[in-house]
Amino acid sequence: MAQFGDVSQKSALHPKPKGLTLQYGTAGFRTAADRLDHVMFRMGLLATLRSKQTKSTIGVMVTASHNPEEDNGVKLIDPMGEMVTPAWEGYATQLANADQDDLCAVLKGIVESEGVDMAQAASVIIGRDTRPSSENLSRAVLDGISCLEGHSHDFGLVTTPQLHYMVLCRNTGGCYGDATTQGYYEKLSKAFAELTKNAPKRTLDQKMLLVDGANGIGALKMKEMEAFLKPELQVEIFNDGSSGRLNYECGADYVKVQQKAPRGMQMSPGQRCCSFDGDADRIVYYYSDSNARFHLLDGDKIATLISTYLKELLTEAGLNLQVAVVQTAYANGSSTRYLEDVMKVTVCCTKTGVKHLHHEAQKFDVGVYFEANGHGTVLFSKKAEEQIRELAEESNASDEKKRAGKLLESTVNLINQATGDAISDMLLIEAMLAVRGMSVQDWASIYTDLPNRQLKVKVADRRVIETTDAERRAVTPAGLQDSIDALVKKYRQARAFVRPSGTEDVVRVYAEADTQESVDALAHQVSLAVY
Ligand code: 16G
Ligand code: ZN
Repeated sequence: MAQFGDVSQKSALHPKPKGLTLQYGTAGFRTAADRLDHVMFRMGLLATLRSKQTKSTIGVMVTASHNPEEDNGVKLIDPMGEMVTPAWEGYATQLANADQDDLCAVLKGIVESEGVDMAQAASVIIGRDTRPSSENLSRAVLDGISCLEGHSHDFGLVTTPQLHYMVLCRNTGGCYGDATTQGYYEKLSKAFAELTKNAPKRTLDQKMLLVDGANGIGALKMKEMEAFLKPELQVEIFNDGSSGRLNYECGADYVKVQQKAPRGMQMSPGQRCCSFDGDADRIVYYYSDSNARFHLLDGDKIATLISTYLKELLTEAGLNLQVAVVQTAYANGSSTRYLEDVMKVTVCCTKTGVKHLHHEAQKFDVGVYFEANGHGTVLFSKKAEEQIRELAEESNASDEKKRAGKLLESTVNLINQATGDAISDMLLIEAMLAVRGMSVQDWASIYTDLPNRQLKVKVADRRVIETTDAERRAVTPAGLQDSIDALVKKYRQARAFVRPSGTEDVVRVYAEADTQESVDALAHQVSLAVY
């Protein structure tokens, strides 16, 4: 198998621990960092094949997002900046689990099934988060790429969404933006300045935002970007990585699940705050009121704010484009009710995991997708983008329409359409609040969340639970769903579901009900039913 050069020899330098099997899950491979060297090398090989096959630049991101610092992970980014397609996820799993001696045969199988032309040039770009293990692991990815003579470019420390953005820029001939961090900062800050021009009377207090960087890459990149945003946005960064551990008692996942402020954040009453996760593809907002009560504005609240803002602007612009919101089973029932009944927007529910939401959102003119955990973005169809750009340029339109057209155009430019992006989402939220003259309290009071609770349960084999209806109902084991239904009936405005986690060896339980007391009891009872 001469076409695989020195794969056999080089892969021996990245040996697979005996007996280890891993699966390319919801967001790639994720496990303890010391078990991943061989996976990284092999993902370098696979990304090179994918690049040859698609004749495009492919991305490889080394990160384990909100997981503890000792974990790591890797995911592949497809040509348009989206997650790699399911067939290639399967190849990734095969390749990661192949015995050393079978590696070339597995590669050959992929080349044959996918009709990869090995003579085609390949280009792979890589990035990594701030975990201590990430640098060595990203070197293993580079080894894999060079082993198949792919061309590589290492962006070093970048947020996950920045790497998605670079992939998209590279494959669209620069139409989307410059494929550099500088290009990213310039594109976003310019759009942000265009939008905030429409809110000239903001006070210094209103321009102030506290950011929890989860002691990760987001903090680092916000520091680089700060200067581009002044004076329209003044950020104060906490958990900037200078002392605390990555994701430890901080970050978007911690704040969302614990429903409390992160460690180290010095918030005064009413002050707007936000938290990124460890690779800055998620964001949640919050504030504490004068009674020290904590108020969380999660992905559902963000989706509501965005879809309301876009709907209003589209109406002002006289553009007849359909806005839809894509959620998962974790979306708070109050948000779904508000969107459907008050906002009259189409709401869809998909399985957990960005790829599912992204895919669904692509079906609409304007698809707003957010997971309750704060991962999300907005996708504009080609038709929608064209109509918006035409209106922004149109000289005969009324002033009101033109203003709306320009605002929409800058909004499109501010959004990272490749994937959910904490920095881009944060700027969008700040701009929307400014343009609409809303405080964080106004935003929080759009609707009131139903009290909710998430628990995790350790079981012998979480795969015995199979779900349907976008994970809202369990099909197996027999009787489980009936028990859940019976428990839910005991409470008011209640809902509950269980699903096997795609990133941890646990079963997740979600419940909501009319009071915190009820929901805590319900979640507990459902978790007992899972055993
Ligand atoms: C990953 C997913 C996230 C999902 C979470 C669910 C991506 C980029 N990230 O972090 O969307 O909400 O997994 O985790 O797809 P779970 O299956 O452990 O609940
Ligand atoms: Zn993340």
